[in-house]
Amino acid sequence: MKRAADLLIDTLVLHGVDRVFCVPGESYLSVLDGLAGHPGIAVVTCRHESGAGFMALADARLTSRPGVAFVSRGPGAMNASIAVHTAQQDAVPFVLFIGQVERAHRHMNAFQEVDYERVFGAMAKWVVEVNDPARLPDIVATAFHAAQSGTPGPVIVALPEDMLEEAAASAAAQPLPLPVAGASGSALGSVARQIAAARRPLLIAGGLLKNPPGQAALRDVAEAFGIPVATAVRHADLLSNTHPGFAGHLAYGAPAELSSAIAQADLVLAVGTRLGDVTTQGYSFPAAPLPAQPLIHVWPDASQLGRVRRVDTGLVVDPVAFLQGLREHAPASIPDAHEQWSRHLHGVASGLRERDGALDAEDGVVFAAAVQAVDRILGDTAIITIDSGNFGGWVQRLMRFGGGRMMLAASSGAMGYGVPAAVSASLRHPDRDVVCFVGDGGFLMTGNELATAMHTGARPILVVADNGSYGTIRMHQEKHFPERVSATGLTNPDFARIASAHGALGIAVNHSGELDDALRAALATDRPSVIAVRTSLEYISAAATIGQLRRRSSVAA
Ligand SMILES: Cc1ncc(C[n+]2csc(CCOP(=O)(O)OP(=O)(O)O)c2C)c(N)n1
Ligand SMILES: [Mg+2]
Repeated sequence: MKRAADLLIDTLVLHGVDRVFCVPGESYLSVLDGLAGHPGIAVVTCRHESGAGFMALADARLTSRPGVAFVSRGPGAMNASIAVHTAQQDAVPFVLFIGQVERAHRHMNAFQEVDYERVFGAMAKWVVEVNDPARLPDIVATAFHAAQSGTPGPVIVALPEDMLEEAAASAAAQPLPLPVAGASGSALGSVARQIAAARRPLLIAGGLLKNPPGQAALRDVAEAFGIPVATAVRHADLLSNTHPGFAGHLAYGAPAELSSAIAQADLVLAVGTRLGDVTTQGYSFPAAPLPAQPLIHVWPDASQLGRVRRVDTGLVVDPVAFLQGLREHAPASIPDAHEQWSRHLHGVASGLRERDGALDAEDGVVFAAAVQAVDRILGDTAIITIDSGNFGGWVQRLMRFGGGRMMLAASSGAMGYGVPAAVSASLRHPDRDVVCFVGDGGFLMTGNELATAMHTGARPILVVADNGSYGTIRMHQEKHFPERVSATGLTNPDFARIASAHGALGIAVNHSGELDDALRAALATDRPSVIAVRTSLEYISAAATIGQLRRRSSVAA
């Protein structure tokens, strides 16, 4: 007979789990006790449960396995909820283990008791509370299965404290085979014929292709069919941005040149994306509920196909296997029309990266300069994490991704993802350079995980856009309520000194001319670093300055 907590850990090992992220709690002491004796599972102790959750999500992206986090009951679970929401929006497999009050005290408003089924029911794919220790291994295997099958997403497993300490006669559970959804040869042949018959076909690629086989298959299909590839939001790295088939990144408020160019498509093949409102620029392309062009939609879950908009051909199939299969149906030669169309779109997408505007303004560095410096200096294998905020608009516009350079960001727009994701990426790939772009707002949400980086030996480079403002919201204020600034100004600490206080390298950058040296120093050190860039608020976004926004508003009034 084994203690339930140990059966749980043995089951995790059988599922390939080699790292878990946590904030400890007295509600799952026996799991912590079991992990202490398990060299096969690294335990990363975080400073906030949102950090632990975000690190697990980044790890899932990097390993193509579910991310795993352990948090305490009640308050710990509530702090982790942002990661549950992000996993749901991003279709990232995530298994969150939460302590629970002892079984005899359930439904008595016990200390830190939460009804997880009701709290997480609308976000998670499955919420389960395990009351019988003998069933724990099988339920954990089912949780991993649920997190990965169909539309990947979050699963919550609540663990009553006393249950974990009980012994049970069960054995650890093996992983359950995942169902394989496939497309028939005739369906693949029909897709190939539709691409050949279209004049301006477009492939929109999404997050389920974010793994080496997925990216290889995407490139193969783009080349074999001459079909240009635009990527869903936060996935600009699926195809090298310098590849002639790269047709742009459908990010928040994509520039009009890009959105109007791709809207000329006469066939859309969406693969591994749910075509959410950001990627589709507010459900305009492909439009919902009725797209203007035929839509072929490939996603491993029938419940998501045809749910928001009409889908002419819905294929319930693993997106990577789909592309690998489609490759076999490639035409003997690529029609001239496809080549012209592809060249046109690639020209538009590449043109957006050209910028010769100011690098410095009176109130600080134009953040474009910081992004261009990272783009210039970092190599092809760098991992770039992006928090949410207007500074990210420059990253999406000016950085080259793909070809090995990875983009990790939350499409839910959750602030606070960037720093934990960078710590997690640096732990998973100690040999690769990791840079996080984060605002002064986001940095003070989860920048405390710099302490986790120091504790674990991770060495991310954190580039902070210090514009003294929740700039994104200030931008919206200037559009809707010009010159009426409310609740968006920030008084910041000295971020470089915060870094030094942690024992990390802290560098303050006041002028764009200092950026290259700062980055080289950060790359040379074996410690984490913070490059605090005094950032212009006037240059509030990649699209307009505050002055321009105010002038536009006064013209419109
Ligand atoms: C957790 C969370 N809280 C609030 C928001 C709303 N929000 C979006 S961007 C933003 C401001 C971001 O400020 P900062 O990190 O300084 O970046 P900036 O926009 O100034 O470049 C806020 C408050 C959010 N997306 N996520
Ligand atoms: Mg800011």
